[in-house]
Amino acid sequence: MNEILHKQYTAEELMAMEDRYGAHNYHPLPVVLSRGEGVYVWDVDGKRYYDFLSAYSAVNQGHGHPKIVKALQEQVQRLALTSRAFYNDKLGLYEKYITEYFGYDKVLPMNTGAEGVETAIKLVRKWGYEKRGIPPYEANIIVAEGNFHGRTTTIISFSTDPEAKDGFGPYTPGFTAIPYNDVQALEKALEENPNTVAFLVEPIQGEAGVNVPDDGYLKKAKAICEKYHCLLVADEIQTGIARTGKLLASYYDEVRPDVLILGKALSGGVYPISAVLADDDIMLSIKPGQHGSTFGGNPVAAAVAVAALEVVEEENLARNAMKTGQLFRNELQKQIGAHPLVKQIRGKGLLNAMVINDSPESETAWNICLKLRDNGLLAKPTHGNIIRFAPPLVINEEQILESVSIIANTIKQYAG
Ligand code: IF1
Repeated sequence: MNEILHKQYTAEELMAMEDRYGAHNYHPLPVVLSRGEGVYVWDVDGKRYYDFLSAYSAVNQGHGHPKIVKALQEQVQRLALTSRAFYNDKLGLYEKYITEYFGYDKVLPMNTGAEGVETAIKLVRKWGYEKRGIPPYEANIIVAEGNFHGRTTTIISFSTDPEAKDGFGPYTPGFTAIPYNDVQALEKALEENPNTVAFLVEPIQGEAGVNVPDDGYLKKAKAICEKYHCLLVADEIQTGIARTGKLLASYYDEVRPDVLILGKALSGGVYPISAVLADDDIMLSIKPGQHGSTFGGNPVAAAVAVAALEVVEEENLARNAMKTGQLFRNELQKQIGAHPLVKQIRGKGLLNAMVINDSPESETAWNICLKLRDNGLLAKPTHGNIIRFAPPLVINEEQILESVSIIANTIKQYAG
């Protein structure tokens, strides 16, 4: 086995192997990476790139952050997994740390983002039956059109993206989709269904192409939810942990979600860690035996998450994302904002997107990403001819300016 993994293969051979032996559930950009450090990744031929995807915002702290790697290594050697059948000497410390960090009574630890969302769904349903006296199995959850919350059967049941949803039914009932960034639609939906227990929403929609709502959207939504005794559940799996220039994107609207879902960068990208945070009144609706996970809250996850959150604070990553994000959008706007290929540059902090001026069905964004790759910067197109730009939050101003010039030159030289 060791021999197989350490033999030198070409990029072509490695891509062919994934294609031959792996399920075809992805369409990766043709580049084969083998090393990462900070804002950079290197391919198997030693070529260096700026990483402007950051594993979909999981690597906010940068690749191979020494403090996070050290926490992982030390803990994995000492004790990796106990299951929750027993206590371990790291979980309680992590739970105290993260609840104080975000200001909630309790945390429920899981692994992937989708599991965090599933946990939040079960939690608000249980709360609805126990605390609000919703008739058995009538609980409803409002979601937004264009949402992305993960890939489980229940989560895709309320997706409005045919690619994510079609062909995977039967679907889980109990969800109502309303237009995003529309508080009137929220109020109407709440009026129409008194059994609504929660509004599940992304403060900025990622998959929808960095869809930034109007200022005050979340604040108004929270106020409406309160009026109807409905919980606001914020999916900050992608927007959270400093990505948008504040610790949470919800803070732009001075909103404290009733239920907060975190994932991705909670581990600095080295381990799958997700978490659901809420106060006792809500969280204690779930009792022993009613929910859990073999790996959730394991000692390695606990040690890694504490280190990852410490790095965000110690290195002022929110402030850096705010500052460098502003610089990125301003410079890009100045250099190519008026270019015929560029329809719009938008985003918050270091969660940004460039809308390409071509039909959503065209291959233009994909082809531009291939050229960006050739020029030393990796980004991935999303639906509707949009290119997402989300580097690790440890990026500095000089690196931002170099990245902007790569993007601007690529656009200027692009000839289809
Ligand atoms: C893929 C997008 C990003 C998420 C939010 C929950 C999850 C995600 C807000 C689930 C995951 C991913 C997963 C990734 C593509 C991706 C994505 F383009 F689809 F929208 F990041 F921008 N909530 N987002 O963004 O978390 O279970 O994956 O840990 O390949 O599906 P997960």
